Amino acid sequence: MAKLPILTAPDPRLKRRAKAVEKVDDRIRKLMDDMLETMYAAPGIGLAAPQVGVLERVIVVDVAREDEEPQPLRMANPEILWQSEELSAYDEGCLSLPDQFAEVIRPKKVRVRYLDQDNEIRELEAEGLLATCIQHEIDHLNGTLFVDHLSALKRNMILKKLVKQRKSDQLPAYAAAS
Ligand code: K1U
Ligand code: ZN
Repeated sequence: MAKLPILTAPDPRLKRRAKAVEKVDDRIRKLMDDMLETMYAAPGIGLAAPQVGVLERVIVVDVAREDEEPQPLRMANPEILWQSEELSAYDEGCLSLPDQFAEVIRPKKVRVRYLDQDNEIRELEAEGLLATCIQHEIDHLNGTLFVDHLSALKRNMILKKLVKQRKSDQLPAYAAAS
């Protein structure tokens, strides 16, 4: 397995729509495993292939707590078949928008169809954090970031902070403070 570099906004690859996977073969299985290693190391609870520069419809998710057994999910071509009318709010983060958090309101429950690591079609009904995370990752496959669910004012504040942060990361410490 290999840890992959994670793209951060405003990288244009994060705004593109990813292509469907034809078949889950050894190449996609390795991508899924590398993405899980990258996600656990970050640390995070989900990751989508465009975040590591691969424009294919692959996501990984594990919302198990540290004191629980890992519950990794590997999904290709995930699609939401049904979503509840009931909504839930969660203070979301994103590995491509480091250190930025904001409340996003989404359907509380979803039913998802996807191809697993053995190229088998599966369906899963999810709620709570798992449902939120799956929706966040599917958004990445469509070039949508959690800030796109916020008002233009909040979105621009977060994106400006990131550009500033990135510029100061590139400066030597004595210059970044001013
Ligand atoms: O897709 C990503 O950028 C990963 C993102 C997923 C996500 C977080 C919160 C709500 C919806 C989707 C993250 O994992 S950000 C990091 C994070 O939330 C976390 C990290 C360590 C422990 C627990 C959570
Ligand atoms: Zn994200």
